[in-house]
Amino acid sequence: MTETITIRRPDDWHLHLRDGAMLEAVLPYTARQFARAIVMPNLAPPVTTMADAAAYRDRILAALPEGMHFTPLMTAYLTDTTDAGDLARGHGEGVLTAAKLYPAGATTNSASGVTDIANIMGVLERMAEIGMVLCVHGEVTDGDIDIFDREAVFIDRVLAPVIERLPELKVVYEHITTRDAVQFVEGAGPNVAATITPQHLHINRNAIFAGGINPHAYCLPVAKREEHRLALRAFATGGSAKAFLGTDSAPHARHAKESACGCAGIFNAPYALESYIAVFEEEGALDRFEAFASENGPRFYGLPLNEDTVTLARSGTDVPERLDGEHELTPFHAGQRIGWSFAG
Ligand code: OTD
Ligand code: ZN
Ligand code: ZN
Repeated sequence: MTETITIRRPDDWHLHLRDGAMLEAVLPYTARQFARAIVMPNLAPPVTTMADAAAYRDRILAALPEGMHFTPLMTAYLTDTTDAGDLARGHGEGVLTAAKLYPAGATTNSASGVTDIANIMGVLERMAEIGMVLCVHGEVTDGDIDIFDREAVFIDRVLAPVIERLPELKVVYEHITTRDAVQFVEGAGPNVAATITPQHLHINRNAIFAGGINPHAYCLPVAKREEHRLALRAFATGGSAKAFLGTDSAPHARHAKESACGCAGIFNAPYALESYIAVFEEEGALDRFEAFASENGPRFYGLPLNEDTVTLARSGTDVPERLDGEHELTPFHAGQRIGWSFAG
């Protein structure tokens, strides 16, 4: 049996790095495993312009510990009043890699998001022209749609019509959680792909309620039924070039998670590769892990593949209940053992 696996260094195509002290606390975990990451813009206030993104990128690089290498790939948060010219300039100058669609109210700090897709149609047309990637939080926000159905309804009401109207637009359907999304992405053109998180490969919605309410299993989009988890696992490990790694690591201080109105988000950055590779092993697909983690993403984004490597060993990791530091962060898999370890 293989005892170690060495692959090209992966990238994280969907990540929340936060700002200030939290940024300093969490960035080293990502930089240790990944060469680059698509950095989400849902700060308070959000990163909406090229200038905001350039300033945020500088803060990330300033927070990177001496001797670590990491390239943040910046995104702009779309609003009803986004200036297409500013986005295009940001893309042309290499500041902005992508723009992010948050339906207003869909997730953490999305209140300034887009209230109606019609409001950004001009921006999307410009993005399609210049080949700029649209990252999508794909859930409707209507209170009358059941929370477990919001992704499937978004496909019918928003995503399918947008892609029909702009067939050239490059779209990453972020953190997909349903079989419906898998089928949609598989059936769409080569310009439509998806990221998949470790938690949606490991847990179904029972985990949120097992033995009591478990705030550390709560994120958005919320985990779905087992049949959906199995569809995600088949898609992630099945060799499709349209599926790639995006952790959606979203840290919140422990007190903000363990609260009467706990924040959504799972902090999976510290053991992200160990978590993903365990899934590939369980699915008998270790030979497909490198494409998912390190090749499909850069190819979709039109970026070079990383040249250096990382090694994972079958020695196992005991994940601590909590990571020390002022924010007391609880990692995904807290208190569990994962069969792999990150050897650098
Ligand atoms: N989901 N939490 C957050 C973002 C994501 O929708 C997401 O991308 C967050 O805290 O920023 C979460 O549950
Ligand atoms: Zn999201
Ligand atoms: Zn996210």
